[in-house]
Amino acid sequence: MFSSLRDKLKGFFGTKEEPKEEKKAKKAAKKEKPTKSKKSKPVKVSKSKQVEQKPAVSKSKPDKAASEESPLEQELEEVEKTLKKTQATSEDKSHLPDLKQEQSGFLAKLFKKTQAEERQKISIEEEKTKPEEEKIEQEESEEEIIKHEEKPKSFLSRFTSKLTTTTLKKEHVDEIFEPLEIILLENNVNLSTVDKIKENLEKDLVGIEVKKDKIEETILQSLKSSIESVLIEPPSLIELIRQKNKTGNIYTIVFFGINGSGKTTSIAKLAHKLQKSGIKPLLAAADTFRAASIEQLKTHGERLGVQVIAHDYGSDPAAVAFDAKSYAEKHNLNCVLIDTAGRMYTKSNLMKEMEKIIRVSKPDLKIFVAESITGNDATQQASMFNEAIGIDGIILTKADVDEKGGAALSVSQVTGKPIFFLGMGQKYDDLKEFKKSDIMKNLGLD
Ligand SMILES: Nc1nc2c(ncn2[C@@H]2O[C@H](COP(=O)(O)OP(=O)(O)OP(=O)(O)O)[C@@H](O)[C@H]2O)c(=O)[nH]1
Ligand SMILES: [Mg+2]
Repeated sequence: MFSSLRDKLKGFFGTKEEPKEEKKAKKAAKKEKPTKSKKSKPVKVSKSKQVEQKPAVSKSKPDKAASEESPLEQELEEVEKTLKKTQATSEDKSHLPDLKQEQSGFLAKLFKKTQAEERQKISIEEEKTKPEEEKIEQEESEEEIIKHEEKPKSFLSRFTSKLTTTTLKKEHVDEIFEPLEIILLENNVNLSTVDKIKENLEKDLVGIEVKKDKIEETILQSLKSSIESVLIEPPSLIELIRQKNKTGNIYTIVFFGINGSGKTTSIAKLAHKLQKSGIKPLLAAADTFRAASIEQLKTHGERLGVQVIAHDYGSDPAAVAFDAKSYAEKHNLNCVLIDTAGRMYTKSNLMKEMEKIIRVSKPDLKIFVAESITGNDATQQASMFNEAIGIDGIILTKADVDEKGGAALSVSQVTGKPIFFLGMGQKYDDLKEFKKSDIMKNLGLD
């Protein structure tokens, strides 16, 4: 959005050819050696140079004299300068490719200060290598530019600069947490998870004595660990299956969730993953309710080369699950994946049906499948299904289209059960193992 606005403005000012040169010169004026050749370029923001620059702008609009330049044009000229400065600043950031990449998550803004400090450190090092007179000259030329530059400050640095004591109190934690709470809630982290994170933070911080120069670092570390502690690292499913197979038994997984959450697709993706690990899966079409559900599973089976056990529509899904298990045992298969019809936890007859499927198939793992994009709804569903029939793990689908990602924090915190996989698209390979470290990275907190 901002880049297209910038492009529009660039076009408006007719600066397509010029920016590269000017950017370089401005960058030089700001952070490189102020050489003589640099002085000849109209890059300084001192008043006399500004006057030199104006005719250049009015040249591109020959119908207007420089003196007649309207306030709007002057304003636009200012905007152009600001944009060029921004571009020059973003060039500076190229020193930090990794940092830039990591700033993607909704908690990334906590690190703004760190990034700014890193940049500052680099320019301090550059500064050390310059002769004294050049520094003085540069300081003068930078004076105006600096006036317009806003030093990025994280909320943590604003807080710590006010701090007069080195013993942290509850009020301090409240103040630290206030902006963070808003970020978390805005990104679909549910309230009880937000409270849990705050509770962890309080436990960690209240009453501790910290050196003043270590306060920010201490708070950030505590934030990371309090968020990390609400995430649960899942065991390796492949390993669980192999362990069970070693005892001569097949491993059974039943999948459930509300309508359209991605159960059937996730089953197909998992079957593909198991095949790649040398595990032989079997699919059970225990959704005998929704039109075309059996064909849907059979199509996946054909594409993947995996057998599917199916009965007629309207038949007992528990019987399908039972037959599938018997078939797998007889045919030396390793793992049965049971697809079930979508259901709401409020429909008691459908929940009873689910209980029967579980009673009969005796699964090793009951996987609840929810859409990541539904955020707090996914968390509530997980909690209700967990109460009603008990869940062992979660698959969060459609994470590829979820810009917020809060459900990944809340679902396992609320149920106490791990997320095994994230659905990342509609291809068979789009099933990603859930890793705490990936989530921390996505949040900008690794
Ligand atoms: N973008 C994206 N789409 C997905 C993902 N998982 C599933 N889908 C799509 O979501 C839709 C529903 O998927 P299904 O697997 O049929 O969902 P279901 O839970 O089995 O649906 P019911 O059986 O009707 O309850 C399909 O169009 C899938 O392609 C995912 O991880 N990312
Ligand atoms: Mg389905």
